[in-house]
Amino acid sequence: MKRIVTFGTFDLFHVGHLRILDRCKAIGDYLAVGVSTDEFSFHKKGRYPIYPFTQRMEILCALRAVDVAFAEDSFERKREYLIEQKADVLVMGDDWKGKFDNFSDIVQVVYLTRTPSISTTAIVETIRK
Ligand code: C2G
Repeated sequence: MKRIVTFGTFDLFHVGHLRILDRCKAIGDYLAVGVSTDEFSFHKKGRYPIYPFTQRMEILCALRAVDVAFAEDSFERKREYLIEQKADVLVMGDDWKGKFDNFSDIVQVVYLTRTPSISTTAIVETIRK
């Protein structure tokens, strides 16, 4: 049983999110997703998500690729989350390339290419216009 962990906000859930989760699952057998709390997301991006944490969790939990979702509320606890989830592999999009290499003492760290031309920020901008 190969256990994969990934993290994200997954706000305004879109096909880039879906594809990375499917590709995460294809690497192993079990996928745990750390979902940013609203406060943690504010800390990272300087704005609150459009969809509140409980709704983002509900969407993540309904996906075929996702076995479990849990709250991620700080960068500092990432090592703890990986240990709690008994992770074998940490997968992130390549916008985070190199940022989590310090965990390669306990897990394999993999960065996947992001789906081009789609992002929550771009969707928000389009709707605003
Ligand atoms: N993603 C992707 N293609 C896109 C957009 C996003 O592959 N077009 C990936 C990102 O690379 C990330 C995941 O989808 O791996 C979730 O993206 P975000 O919700 O933007 O995640 P982020 O807020 O960057 O949170 O501690 C790490 C963070 O929690 C990551």
